[in-house]
Amino acid sequence: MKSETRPTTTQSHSAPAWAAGAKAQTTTIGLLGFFFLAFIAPMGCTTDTPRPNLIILFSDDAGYADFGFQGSEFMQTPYLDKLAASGARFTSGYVTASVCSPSRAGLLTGRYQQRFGHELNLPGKPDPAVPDSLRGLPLSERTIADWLADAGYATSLIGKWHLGLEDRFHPQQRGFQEFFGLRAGSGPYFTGLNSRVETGTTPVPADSLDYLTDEFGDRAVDFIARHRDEPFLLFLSFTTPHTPMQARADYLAQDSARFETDVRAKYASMTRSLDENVGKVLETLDLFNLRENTLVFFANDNGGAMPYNGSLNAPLRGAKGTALEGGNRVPYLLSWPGHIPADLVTDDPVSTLDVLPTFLAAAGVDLPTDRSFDGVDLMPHLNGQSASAPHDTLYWKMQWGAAIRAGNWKLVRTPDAQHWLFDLANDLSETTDLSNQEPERAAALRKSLEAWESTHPDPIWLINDAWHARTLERYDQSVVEGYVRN
Ligand SMILES: [Ca+2]
Repeated sequence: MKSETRPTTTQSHSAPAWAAGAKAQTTTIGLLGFFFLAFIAPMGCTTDTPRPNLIILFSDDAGYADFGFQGSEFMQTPYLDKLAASGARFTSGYVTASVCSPSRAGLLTGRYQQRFGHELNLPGKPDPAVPDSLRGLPLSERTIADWLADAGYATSLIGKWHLGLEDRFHPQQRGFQEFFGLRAGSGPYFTGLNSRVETGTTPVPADSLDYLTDEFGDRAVDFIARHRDEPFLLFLSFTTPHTPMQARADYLAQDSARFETDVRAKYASMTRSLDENVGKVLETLDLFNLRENTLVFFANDNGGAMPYNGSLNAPLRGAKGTALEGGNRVPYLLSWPGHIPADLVTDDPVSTLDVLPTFLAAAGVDLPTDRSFDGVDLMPHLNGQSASAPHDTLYWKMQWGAAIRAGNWKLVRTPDAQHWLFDLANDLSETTDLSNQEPERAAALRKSLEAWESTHPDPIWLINDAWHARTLERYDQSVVEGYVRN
């Protein structure tokens, strides 16, 4: 592998391109309206501390290694790095599934998605017994947006949904009062190519869309501006850097010389767009004096999709689709100035299951008692009120592949039914299977995993055969590292 080179350009926190009017088009309020709002914003402030705003920032298929705050010297993520420094960074932050749709089901419900049959990715295996009307987040479930809308929050999803295509699963049926984005799991970024974007249920002409990552960032700014005087929940669900690999030409012109592979250069440029649009959101909060009253969560929805999108999960083994750390451990940040200490780094295992209880508690909403939740409120663990770890045990399962983590020990069941035992405290990269040296420990973990599995219904839909084959091959690290490194 040729050496990747560090960036020679830097993005500015004080004068980002978007604020300088570099974009010709803006969203509904427009640039004039935006700057007008900036002048009147302080008038909207009151002396009472209102309920906090809540923001989920999600990237898609990004690598564990591919952010400045995760140690990358090659990716340009100054805004996310600043966000990380402003609060807590969790080095053992996990999603509930190593693919998009079930991961989002766990995030938005605060419940292991296996509880309600949403175990596998959509659309799943073709099967006439499973109609499209069943392929989505089951209507028995309520989302974080349902609970917060009931409590008086303004709620919006901007970006990717991937929890069902039919109208009955539409975000606006699931607690989000506003929706701008795509119901599907991915789509093109360039103007004129994406015909799946909707405002509510109204299709948006593909030719009217800006570069999609920028479009989502602008829509988020617009939402915050319109709802700055009331508590809001914003789920800004980027598709970046999921395939197709389509980068802005101006960024790619700079990045193509720094990386050996075309896919890695595009990945880097797409990551810049992701970061810049996170920057738009954070600077808009600053502009309206909302930053200290806003709890911001950032994570990626599953492990980097090595080798397909050029992401890098080092030092973790595995990738999207696997039950290895590279599948489920993700960059994970929580920031709330004045409530969470700055520059806090913790290795306690946490989960995206924790977002719902944390957000509801911050909003002063009691956790509903009509169902079981699997996450916990993280705030007591961050402000010194609790000395215990948030979780003793975490579980993962997608049809055959599964894993359990208890303390620093982890048992992985591969899709072809091998059981591997790892000591994450001494083997973060999962290189050495200790199941023969520690058979009793392996057996106990296997028993716990299978007991957990036995409490769940069968998946509503199964995984398609092509996905199964690709998932299986990603347990082979030589495949995972593929052409990222060549
Ligand atoms: Ca994903």
